[in-house]
Amino acid sequence: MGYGAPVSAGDVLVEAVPSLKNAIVRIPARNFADGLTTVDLGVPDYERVLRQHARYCDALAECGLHITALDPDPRHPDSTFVEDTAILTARGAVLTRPGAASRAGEVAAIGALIHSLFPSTSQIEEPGTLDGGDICEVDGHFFIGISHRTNEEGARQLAAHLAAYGYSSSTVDVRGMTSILHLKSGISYIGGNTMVLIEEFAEDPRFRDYDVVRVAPEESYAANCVRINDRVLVPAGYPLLTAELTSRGFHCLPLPMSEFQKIDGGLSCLSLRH
Ligand code: CIR
Repeated sequence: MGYGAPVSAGDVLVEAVPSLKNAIVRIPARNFADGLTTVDLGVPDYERVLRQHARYCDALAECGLHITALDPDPRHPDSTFVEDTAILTARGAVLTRPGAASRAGEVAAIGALIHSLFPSTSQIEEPGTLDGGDICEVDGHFFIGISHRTNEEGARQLAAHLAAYGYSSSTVDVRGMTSILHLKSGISYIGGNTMVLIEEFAEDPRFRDYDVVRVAPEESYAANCVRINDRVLVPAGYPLLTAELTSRGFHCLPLPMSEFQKIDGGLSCLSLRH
């Protein structure tokens, strides 16, 4: 969703229009550790998963959001990563068709809620696949990652749905980038024309019109951060990025994410915001 134009108030950056009011999350299921992963960081500790998730929900509330918390869904160990199931915009929603077979049923499990909130919801159809983690909205323009989860047909369908809502879009092919699962594992838009980018994207001409915050390679996990109203959620333990954002006037809220990182999850994927 878009943010209002930044207004400078002394050394504090203030957004004119806090536009997010609600968030949807799903409590992690007891078999969360069975989720898909490409990293070798150990097995998540379920009690710590629940604590980190609760802290995340508290942070959303601190940002002023009303939270709808869905019950754990042990049929889908990855289902706490609700962001992958839908694209929510100010003008309508699109239900996705996740690229991993084990996650296919997650959309049906959340679909009724999305339909009740967004009556004009559309849907990515076979043979398209699309994960919400590949979609990065920047003030009404949507960058759509083509990844090992989101295919060209899924991107084409989403672009058509977005165009019907009056939004523009363009694709970014990340299939050759082994370091990221989704586009948003490597880029985040945090308002104020500011784009947080991993090294591989830092010189990319597609992002040259933005104020670029370049994430150091050793902090690349932190490139997935989330602007919510007047705060930026950042993963705890990444001091370089936190200091850089703070020096630019952003109000950072560091959150422990170690257990989600073990299952390839970042901050954005733990909620759907609208
Ligand atoms: C998966 O591989 O699908 C999950 N274990 C992690 C999904 C993370 N989602 C996201 O970054 N949007």
